[in-house]
Amino acid sequence: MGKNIAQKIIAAHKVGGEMTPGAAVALKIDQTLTQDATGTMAYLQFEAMGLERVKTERSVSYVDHNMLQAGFENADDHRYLQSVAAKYGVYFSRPGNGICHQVHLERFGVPGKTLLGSDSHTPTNGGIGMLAMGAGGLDVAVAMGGGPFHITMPKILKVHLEGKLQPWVTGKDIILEVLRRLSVKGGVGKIIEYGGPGVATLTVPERATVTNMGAELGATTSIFPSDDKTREYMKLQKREKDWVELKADPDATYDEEIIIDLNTLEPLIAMPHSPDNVVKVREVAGTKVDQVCVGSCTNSSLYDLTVTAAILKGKSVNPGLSMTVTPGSKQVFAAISASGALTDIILSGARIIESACGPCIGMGQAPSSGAVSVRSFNRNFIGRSGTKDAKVYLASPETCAACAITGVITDPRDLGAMPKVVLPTEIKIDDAGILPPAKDPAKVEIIRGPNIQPLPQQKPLGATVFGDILLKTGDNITTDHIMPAGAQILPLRSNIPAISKFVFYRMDPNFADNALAKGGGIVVGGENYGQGSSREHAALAPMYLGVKAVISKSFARIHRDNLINFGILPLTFKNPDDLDKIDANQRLVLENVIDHLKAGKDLTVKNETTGKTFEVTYNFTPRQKEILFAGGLLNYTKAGSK
Ligand code: MIC
Ligand code: SF4
Repeated sequence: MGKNIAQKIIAAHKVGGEMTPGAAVALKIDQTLTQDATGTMAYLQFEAMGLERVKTERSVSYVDHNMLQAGFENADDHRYLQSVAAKYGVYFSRPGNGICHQVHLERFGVPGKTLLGSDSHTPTNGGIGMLAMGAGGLDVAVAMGGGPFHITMPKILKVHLEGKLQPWVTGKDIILEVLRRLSVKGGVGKIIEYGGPGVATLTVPERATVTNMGAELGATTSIFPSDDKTREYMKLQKREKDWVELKADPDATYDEEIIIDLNTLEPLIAMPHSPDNVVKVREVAGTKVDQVCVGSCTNSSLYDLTVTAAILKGKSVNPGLSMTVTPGSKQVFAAISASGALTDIILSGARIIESACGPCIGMGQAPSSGAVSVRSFNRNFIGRSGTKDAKVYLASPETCAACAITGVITDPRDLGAMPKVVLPTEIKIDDAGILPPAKDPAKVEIIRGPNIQPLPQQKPLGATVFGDILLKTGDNITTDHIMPAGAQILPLRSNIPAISKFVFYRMDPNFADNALAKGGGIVVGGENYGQGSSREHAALAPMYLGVKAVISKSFARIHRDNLINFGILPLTFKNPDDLDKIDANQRLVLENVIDHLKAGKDLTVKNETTGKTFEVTYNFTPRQKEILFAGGLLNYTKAGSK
């Protein structure tokens, strides 16, 4: 039987398990990437494993998130990351070289290979036909050490693209349409594979926008074929030798399929506060805008910035708003400088920010109180921008630029004919921002500042799990709710005792104090608990505070894995209505946990406050059970298991 692209790559990398949807499968990882906000922990964990060199074909450490350097913390992290990379055989992309996913696409991604990254937008490289997945830092550390990555074999959903995008309609509008149809939990347990005649009409940067924001569907990853367009892109990067063709067999089958007609697609926009809250731009046109931001790993390619410049050329940013532009990489920055596009952006009055995540993760450019901010980014969760009552909308760079000129939400088609966008046929390739690992690792000394605190340890799982309900949450709680980021908190990513003070901070400012005073406890929630970022701090910091279990209606994949990796039990209600029958501060007890898990039996939870009981279930693989018994993946790996 013919195979689709995802099945081909999985079959070629399978080192254990079964390829039937729902079964456990272990994959060999060819490449890894880390970024600084998750990377310091990943490398501390790698160090704790006691290996001498990474065992992957290519591992790259990027610095792109923590760039404000308002104190010594960020710079200390950068120095640690640079030294640890040199010692252990990792390429180091220096601060200023660009956003991890954009730079990886440009310089390292290879069609048909596997990539594991400690960032949820790692699927960006699916735009060139990689099987690129996000994971917690600890999973990436294990992969750097040569261990496989364990997933539940996803279903493959085909998005069949027909026709051709009309002027002013973009890759961003394709993924917003997919989000509109499937929702932020529609991709859970699935790989989204793009196919059909429409694929050939899309460039690699357009495809990468689509696969990047597939993370917002909760999907394991998203992938495009590797075809002539991919070859063209790799040729521009002077990496044509890395190109291989990759396509689904003519008789390939899929578990599900949806069809999108590109001809009829219109400019779309995600409204506050969820990436799937999508409507046509026309439906909200006229809304006053206070801020516009173009950039982020979703939309900061050479094309994105060139088209933004072409729209702004000869015009001024509306006096009622502030506009920022962030090039995705040094390569893009240099190319818009050489082509003159940068001059058009500067003259328009837009503010240029260095190549980094910046406002996307709330590192600067927090909007004013109650502001409407239209961004070409991928997430608009409440408070993520740094301003709790800001209203963040997500749209294409074209829509953003149109809003920047008019001062109100504007369908770019109302600007008239598309400006002519001419991209250079050749760009300067300069890898001076990427430092290869040291030739003589023994001589490299790892530099740790006071912000780099040792990893907290977790004890093996006890037979009885008990504690008060510390917090009861609703559906779609994001890791931004659990462990917020932003300029105040992000610098503490290497210091778990310090960062843990901010767990659930925006939902309950007393959460951390309360948890510590009670000696830990249990968190309960609704559907899709832990969606969004891959940050393992959303498990590690609660672990430090003594959180022993999370009971919810369902979990997002990466966060569930992170909870297991740090020895916190992710359990689901057998009867979802039981959530309504429990409340914060009630005391829960689960007995004989280890025996029940070993026997595969559901667990009974006794609510000591009400005297009632309810059942919870789980779907752990034998390996996940062993990890939980050991008190997390690090203990499990140190004991010699993979
Ligand atoms: C994000 O977009 O939320 C981040 C910041 O890139 C995270 C990683 C992190 O929290 O460090 C992600 O997407 O995984
Ligand atoms: Fe950085 Fe934003 Fe992309 Fe996350 S989504 S990697 S914060 S640019």
